[in-house]
Amino acid sequence: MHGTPRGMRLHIGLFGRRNVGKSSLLNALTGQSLALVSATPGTTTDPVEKAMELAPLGPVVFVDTAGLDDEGELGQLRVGRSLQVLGRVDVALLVSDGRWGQAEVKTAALLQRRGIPFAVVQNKADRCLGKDRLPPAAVPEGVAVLAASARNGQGLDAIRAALVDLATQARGEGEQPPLLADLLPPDGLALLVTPVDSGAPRGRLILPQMQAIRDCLDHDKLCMVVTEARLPVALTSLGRLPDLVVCDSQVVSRVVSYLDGEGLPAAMPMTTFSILMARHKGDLSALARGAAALTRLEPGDHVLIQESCTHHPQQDDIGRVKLPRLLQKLAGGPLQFSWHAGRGFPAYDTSCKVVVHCGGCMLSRRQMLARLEAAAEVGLPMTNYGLAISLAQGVLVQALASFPDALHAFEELARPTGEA
Ligand SMILES: Nc1nc2c(ncn2[C@@H]2O[C@H](COP(=O)(O)OP(=O)(O)OP(=O)(O)O)[C@@H](O)[C@H]2O)c(=O)[nH]1
Ligand code: SF4
Ligand SMILES: [Mg+2]
Repeated sequence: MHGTPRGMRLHIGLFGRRNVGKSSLLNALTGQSLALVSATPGTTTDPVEKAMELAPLGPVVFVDTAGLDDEGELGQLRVGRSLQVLGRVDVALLVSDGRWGQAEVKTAALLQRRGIPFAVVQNKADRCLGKDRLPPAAVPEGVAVLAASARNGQGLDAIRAALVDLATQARGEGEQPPLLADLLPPDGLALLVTPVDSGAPRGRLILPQMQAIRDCLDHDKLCMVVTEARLPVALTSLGRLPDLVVCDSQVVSRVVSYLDGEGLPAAMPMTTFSILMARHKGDLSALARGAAALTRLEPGDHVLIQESCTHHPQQDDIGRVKLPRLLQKLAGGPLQFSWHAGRGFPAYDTSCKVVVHCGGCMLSRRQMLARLEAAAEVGLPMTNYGLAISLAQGVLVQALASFPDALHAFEELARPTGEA
């Protein structure tokens, strides 16, 4: 599990007032001295992340945060950063030192509103002699309260066990849609078309391609992987038609024109890795509505392009060059662009018409959904690179045909003169 991608690890946030022992608990739970600890309130100033194996949970990322009761101008900035962490955790520990005041009530309400399963940890139990114990009635119903001590190790096993329950709740609640196995019949065959050009990483496949192969293997499906140049040979040598063709967005129009032009059954289902990932990681219908917003762009409109990782832009970079070019063609004139890259996300600017997000392969489903929710809260449609590319190539309707809800969401809002 050493190489489990970050986006597939359970993210556990530690929240609470200053000085309650959040960082000490992180160190105690992980058995390592990762976070700075001191008796001075406000020791942790920025979120600290640690990816690790936590028995019996498996691969996790702990996120330690600054105290939510911090004060002053700088303190408020730190609180803001801690609150941003809410957008990327699957489960949380609300740490208290026995007190249950405004800070705890507000944090519990925030966690509940975001649907983040959490437990309350009453830390420093080594020095509580009963009188400081949390009144159980003050804690929301159904939330576990665990007495623990980062100092003497008391209660740490109970916290690990509670995290297993919380993880089950988090996974159950958000029921992650499968990647592609459900689109294939028993013993169904997926034909995966992946370009291997100068933009492809050396010696390996990218994450969505690897995950698609693994999903087929996990569910006893068949799969064949070819470059687009070998698609004709693959189809003639197979002896049967694939049940689904999945291609990289970059080659989607070439694949579609080949499939359409070869006298193959018109109904042969085809989609892209991006669309599969969009369903698996986010909300495909919401992203399809975002794609419909692209059909309504007018010259001069403002588009935000958002990537989850910072990387040095390459020549002909997709987010900086290719996508803006395609979108301007779609709008019929120049557009204004702004870019945001990184793990955090901006307060979405409502002067924007639409956000076009990267595939989010390094994000967890909850993180992707948090971005969609934040954009929806200010009425901003969001789509992703893959849907935008398929739209600009005129094949989005075909690529969404296997997902009737998303197709309907797109067609309902798309400009009639658009792709359809
Ligand atoms: N007695 C006792 N002291 C503890 C325990 N856990 C932490 N402390 C002490 O509480 C103080 C604050 O601990 P931190 O872990 O830095 O607390 P924090 O919540 O991360 O604080 P900030 O980063 O300032 O928000 C330190 O002096 C710790 O040694 C515990 O279980 N028992
Ligand atoms: S698609 Fe997004 S999350 Fe994945 S590597 Fe690119 S920038 Fe990072
Ligand atoms: Mg700290």
